[in-house]
Amino acid sequence: MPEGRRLTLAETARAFREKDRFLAVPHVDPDPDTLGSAVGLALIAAKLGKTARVYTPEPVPFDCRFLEDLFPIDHEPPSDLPRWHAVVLDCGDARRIHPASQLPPVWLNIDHHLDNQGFAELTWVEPQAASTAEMVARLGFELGVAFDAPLATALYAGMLYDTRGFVIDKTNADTYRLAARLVDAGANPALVNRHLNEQLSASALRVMGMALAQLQEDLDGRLVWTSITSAMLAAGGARLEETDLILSELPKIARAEVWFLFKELPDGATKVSIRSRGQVNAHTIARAFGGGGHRRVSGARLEMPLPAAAALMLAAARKAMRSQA
Ligand SMILES: [Mn+2]
Repeated sequence: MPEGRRLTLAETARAFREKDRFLAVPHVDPDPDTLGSAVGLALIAAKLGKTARVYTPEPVPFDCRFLEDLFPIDHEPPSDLPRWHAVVLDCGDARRIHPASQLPPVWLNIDHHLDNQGFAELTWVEPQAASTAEMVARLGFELGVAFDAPLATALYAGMLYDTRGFVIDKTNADTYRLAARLVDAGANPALVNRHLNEQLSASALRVMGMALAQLQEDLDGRLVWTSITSAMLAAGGARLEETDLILSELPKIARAEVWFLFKELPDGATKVSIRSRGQVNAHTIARAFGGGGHRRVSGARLEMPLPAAAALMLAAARKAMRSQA
């Protein structure tokens, strides 16, 4: 597939002004950055007097439901699809668009992934951006839109999520300045934190406890991993998607450089989440198994049972970590 045209912020703003009907599309398995960005983009379009919809065939995850109060999230495409301009957000690869999505050819892609494939007609990608939401916020300011509380809240949520609470290493003074503008415009930090980070059930915490009790380490504690199995979910009474937060517990281990979460999916495949804060590139490991992401945050889906997937991924990590040592 030929690569589309790469745009700057100013060129993206100009292109956006010229169109009137936007279909804002998040990536598969949506998170607060992709959904907050899609909702934010739709609100920006509406403020410019344009028509917009947010569309994903998937249900909205439990920690993103508050975004539906800011702008409706449709699960059916518009009937007159060819009249819409699809804008895919926070997605570097066309394979990360949900396969059941019915879309016109993707017109614009706004993204911050390192390995963006340039699959859209127009692509604005900034790998140094800490979130796609911050890019959409900058687009909104570039377009001269008056930010109100719903718009500021959607974008602040995406920024908070992708920066893990404004602490990851892409967080800089500009990130805080942009967040401050959103707070000035009506985003409530305590409320967004409550929506994003304080929505778990006791069952989810119980399952995370089981996984933490089975935590394993290697290479003097530099490599750490654990698993969440269907049996744990059944015993704890939790839903699979609630248990990702365990990933933010593992880096509290002082020596951990690379950590993994392996999850047994209902269809027998394995979802692997990889995090790195050392020299090892998590993205390189994920990509070798058909996954993707960023240098520090990556993931892959392996079509095999959890023990086999874990053995493969851990072997790759050990190899990468030994060659760094
Ligand atoms: Mn993102």
